[in-house]
Amino acid sequence: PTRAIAGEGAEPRFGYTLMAEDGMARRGRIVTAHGAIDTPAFMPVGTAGTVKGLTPEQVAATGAQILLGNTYHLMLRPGAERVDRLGGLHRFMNWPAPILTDSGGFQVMSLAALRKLDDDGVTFRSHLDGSKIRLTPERSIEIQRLLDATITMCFDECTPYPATYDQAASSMRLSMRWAERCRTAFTDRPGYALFGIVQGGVHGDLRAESVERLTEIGFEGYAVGGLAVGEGFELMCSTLDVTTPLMPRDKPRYLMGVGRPQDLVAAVRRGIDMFDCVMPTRSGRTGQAFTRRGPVNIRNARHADDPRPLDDRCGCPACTQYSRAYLHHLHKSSEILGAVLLTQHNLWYYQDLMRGMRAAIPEGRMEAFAAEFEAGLAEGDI
Ligand code: PRF
Ligand code: ZN
Repeated sequence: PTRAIAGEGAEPRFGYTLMAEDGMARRGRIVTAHGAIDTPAFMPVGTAGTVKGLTPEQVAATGAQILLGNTYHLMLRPGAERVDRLGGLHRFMNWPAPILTDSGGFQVMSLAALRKLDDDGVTFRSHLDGSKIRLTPERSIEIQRLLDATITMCFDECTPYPATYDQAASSMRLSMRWAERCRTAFTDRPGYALFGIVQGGVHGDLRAESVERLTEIGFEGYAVGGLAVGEGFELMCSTLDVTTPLMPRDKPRYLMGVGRPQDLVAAVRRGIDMFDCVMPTRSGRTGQAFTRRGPVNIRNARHADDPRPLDDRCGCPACTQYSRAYLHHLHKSSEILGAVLLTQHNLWYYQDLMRGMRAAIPEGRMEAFAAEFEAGLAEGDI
């Protein structure tokens, strides 16, 4: 055959299918050029082209279907043009599945020196070599295209917390002007997507204005930014309560940079479909393990003689093949394998949590799932 027949060989179009709802919670599937993503989904963070400590095969074994990459880090090192010459980020890091890239503004504000923000973009000095760099909506979109991101994020300003109402309003409106420029700069390709980012701090009317503006522009998905920045659990939940009901029902919703296991459960109950957070990977490297009975610090002396697994119901390599005593020893000795095993366990735990919610939603068990989850946390470690 000289050309592909319908549905065969043709690049799949990007799309979201809403499969089931239970209250505000949603079970869905995203289809992309690089494969499908079952939602609610958790995206491990692969900031610098690697999920620290794990091979892509090990990351996939935890159940992850999509990774997060960072414009900011990769533009500084090894450089977006170089990644492009080497065939894009999927090929460069040997992760053929979907990749979502954050747009850089958030990382500039948290990592770079001498940041200067104006209406056109942001100038800063690299945290690596002090060189002067400029990032605009157009350049951020170009970098994400060079990286070959499956899902590109709009270049935005994450409004700091606390902020006055007027600060939150003008920051959100700047992000909306940038969102329009991102939509114009983005090259549509089959199976690829551009997501808008809702800002507005903890103010319901600003969040509503932001959703309205973004839906006028039109995106393949919508993120909630500007949360988990110090406002606390209750304000994050109440802000989601007034935001997600306004967001399009037929598009994926992504809560950026969240969070702890209890934050994921609370946000899924409020209509969120996607998450990313460094917590499972970063805490794994420092000895904190997440279990269904809450967090465990494996460095604690009480584990030194404990032959039992970290979590007897977990199927990960750390739990099925090693004792708490051995994991404790590895972390006390600063052995690399300790970081690897706890990272694997934590990602496994996060993916198990998402799998549990994906199973519960179509069966109308989301509230029961949340209650059982809370009960496990309340029990405490064995
Ligand atoms: N904007 C972007 N990335 C982000 C955030 C945001 O508001 C957050 C907020 N929690 C995390 N990462 N672009
Ligand atoms: Zn485990």
